[in-house]
Amino acid sequence: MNIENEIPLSEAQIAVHWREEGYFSPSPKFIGQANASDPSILERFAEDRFPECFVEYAELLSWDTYWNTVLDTSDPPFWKWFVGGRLNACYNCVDRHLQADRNKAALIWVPEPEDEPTRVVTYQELYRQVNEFAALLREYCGLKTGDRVTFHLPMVPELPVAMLACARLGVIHSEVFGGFSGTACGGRIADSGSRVLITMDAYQRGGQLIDHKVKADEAVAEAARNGQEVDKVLVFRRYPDKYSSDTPMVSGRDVFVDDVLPEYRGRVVEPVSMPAEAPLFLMYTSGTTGRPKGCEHSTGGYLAYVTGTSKYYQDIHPEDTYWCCADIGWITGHSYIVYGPLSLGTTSVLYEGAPTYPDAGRCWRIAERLHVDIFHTAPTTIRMLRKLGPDEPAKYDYHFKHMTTVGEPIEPEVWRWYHQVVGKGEAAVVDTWWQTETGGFLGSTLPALQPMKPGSCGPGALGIYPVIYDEDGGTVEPGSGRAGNICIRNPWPGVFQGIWHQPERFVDTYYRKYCRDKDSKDWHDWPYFAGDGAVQAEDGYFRILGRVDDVINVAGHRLGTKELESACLTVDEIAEAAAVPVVDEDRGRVVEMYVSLKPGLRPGKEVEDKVSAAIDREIGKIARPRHVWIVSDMPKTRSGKIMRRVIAGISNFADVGDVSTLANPEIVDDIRHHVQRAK
Ligand code: 6R9
Repeated sequence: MNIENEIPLSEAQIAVHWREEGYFSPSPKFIGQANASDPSILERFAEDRFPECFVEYAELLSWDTYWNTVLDTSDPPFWKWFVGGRLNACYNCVDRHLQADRNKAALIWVPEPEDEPTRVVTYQELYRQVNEFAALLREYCGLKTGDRVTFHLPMVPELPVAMLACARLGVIHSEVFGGFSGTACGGRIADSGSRVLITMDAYQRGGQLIDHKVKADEAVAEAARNGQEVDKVLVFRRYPDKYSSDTPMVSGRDVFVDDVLPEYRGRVVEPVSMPAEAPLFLMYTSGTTGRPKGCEHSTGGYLAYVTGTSKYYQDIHPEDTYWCCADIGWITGHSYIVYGPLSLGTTSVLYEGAPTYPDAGRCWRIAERLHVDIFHTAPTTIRMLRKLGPDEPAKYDYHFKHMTTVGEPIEPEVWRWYHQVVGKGEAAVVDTWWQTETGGFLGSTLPALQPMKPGSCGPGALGIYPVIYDEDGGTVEPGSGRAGNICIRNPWPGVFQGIWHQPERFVDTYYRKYCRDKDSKDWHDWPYFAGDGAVQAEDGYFRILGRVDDVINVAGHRLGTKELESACLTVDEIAEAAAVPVVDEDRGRVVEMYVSLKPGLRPGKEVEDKVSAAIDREIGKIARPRHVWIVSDMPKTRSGKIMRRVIAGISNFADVGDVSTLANPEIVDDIRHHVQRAK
C-alpha cells in the first residue's frame, strides 16, 4: 500500500491559533528564593560564551576525571560533550548525597489505593537497594557494561532502583512505558538487543489491579519473532509474598526478584567510572516512518543538562518536595522524576495511579499530605482535573511555589486555571517545550527572570538558540506572524547521540533538511530540525503549534501514523488505513482512523471493534482511536497516494484544500457526508 501525503499532513496545520496574551510575573517571595534570580546568568549563557557556558551545568556534577574538550564537533552531527571526562550517573544521583542527607527521603511512592501505605525510600535505603539490585544484575543475569536491558515497569519505586542499578554498572537501560502492549515492548526488546526483561506481575490503575505479567509473555514471543531471544524475565511482585497475576511463570526463564535478591543482601557494587560519552539509556519514540526509534542518551552531557535545567527552570532546591505527575516510562520521567531531581539531592514523589482516581481531589490530597512545593504535569492532566473538579484545589491546604507543564501546547484558558486555581496565584509557572530526543528543556522561561505568557513556552532555554525556518531554509523573523519549522542552531549537552544502530536515519531525520554543507565541521551548518511548527512573537517567545510530520501527539504521547496504520492492516478485512489527528478539548489531539475494506466485505461495528482491538494489541490502549470510520475508498492522488490532509480536513470540519488533482475527487463529498453527519 502506498501511503504518503502529497503535502504532509501536520498537526501544526490544524493547530488552534490563539491570540497573543499578556504577561504574568511571579511573586517577590518566589523571586527571593529562586536559584536563578541574578540576570547575569543570561550573559553567562550568551551566544558568544558557547559552548563553554555549559561547563556551568557540568560543574553541578561530581566527576571522576574532568574533560579535556567541552565540545567535539569533528564528526557532525555526532556531537561529543565533555570528552575525556569520566563519571557515574548513579554515584551522582545517590552516593554523593549520603554524607549530608543519608536519612532524607529520596523517593516517596504513593500507591493508587488510598488505604495502602506510602513508601518512603531514603537516600541510604536507595543506596542499599540499588547496590543489591546491581549485584543481582551483574551476577545473576550476567550483565556487563554496554549491554542493554529492557524494562516494562509501571510507576513503582523498583523502576528508578533498576535504572540506577544499570547506571551503576554502565548497563544501558531501555524502559518501555507500562501502558504499551506486550507486542510493542517485544519490538523494542528486539531492536535494542536485550536478553533480559524486567517487569512486574501487576499494578493498580484506575481502581483495578491490572495483570501486567501477561504482556511479558507476549513481549518475549514478539522479540523471538524478530530474532531476539530473551533468556531471563525478572518479575517484581506488586504485593510482597503474593503473586498478583493469573499468568503462569515460565520455568527456567521467569524468576521473582524477591526470591533471588536475598542472596545479594548487603552487597556493595563499585560504581563503574564511565566515559562522558557512554550511552546511559535508550528511549524509544515514534517517528515519521517505520519502527520506533531508540534515542540514545549520553551519561555526562545528558546528566549535566537535566541537572542544570532542573535547578534553574524547575527551581529545585535540595529541601524541596518535588512531584512530577507523569510516568517514568516517558522522557519526562527519566529526566525530571529520576535523573535531574535526584542528581540535585531533592525528594521526588512517585504516584502509581491515575490523577483523577478515585476523584478529582486526589492530586491535591497528595500535595497537602506530603507538603509538595513543586508540581509538574502535562496539559492533558490539567484539562482533565479542571473539567472534573474545577473547585477542588481550594479545598486543600497545599502551596506550590512552582509549577511546570510539558508535552503539548496548553490553551491560555487552561493555563490561567492552572495558575490561579491550582497554583493559587502564588506559584510561578513554566511551560517547557522539548522532546524525547532533546533530553531536557529547549524552550521555557527562567521563572524569576522572564515573565510568563500563557500559551507560549518562552524563549530558548539557557545556551539554546532556536530559529524558525521556512521550507526553503529562509529565516522567519520574530513578530512576522508567520509559522515555520522550529530548529535549534547549536548543539547542547542533552541532545541525543543517535538512533540506536541507525546512524543514517538519525542524520536524515534531524539534520539533513537544513544542513548547509554536509562536509562542514562547523556546527553552524548543522541546525537540528525538531519536527514542530512554531511562531515567534516580537518578544522572542515561541508558540508551538504541533508536529509538522506524520506524528500525532495524543494527550502528550507521540504516536506515529505509520504504526497506527500498520496495526489496522493486521485485521484481515482491512485493505487500506489512514490515521489523522483531530482537535479535542480534553486530550489536545485524538486519533481517528479511516479504513477501507477488501472487495465484497460489508462495513459493520464488528470490523470497527477489530480495528480498535488490533491497535490495543500492537501499540496499547493509549493509542485507541476515538472513532473508526469505514469508508468506501480513500481520497488518492493519481499516483495512488492517500491524501491524509484531505481526510484530516474533513474530520476537523476544516478546509480540505485543493482536491482538483485527486484521482477520485468525488469521494471527498461522500466521506464528508458520511462523517460530518455522524459527528
Ligand atoms: C517532553 C516530550 C515531543 C513533542 C514535541 C512537541 C510536543 C512537548 C511541548 C510541546 C507545545 C510544549 N511538546 N512539549 N508542544 N508545548 N511545552 O513531550 O517529549 O514525548 O518526545 O514529545 O511534544 O510537538 O515535538 P515527546
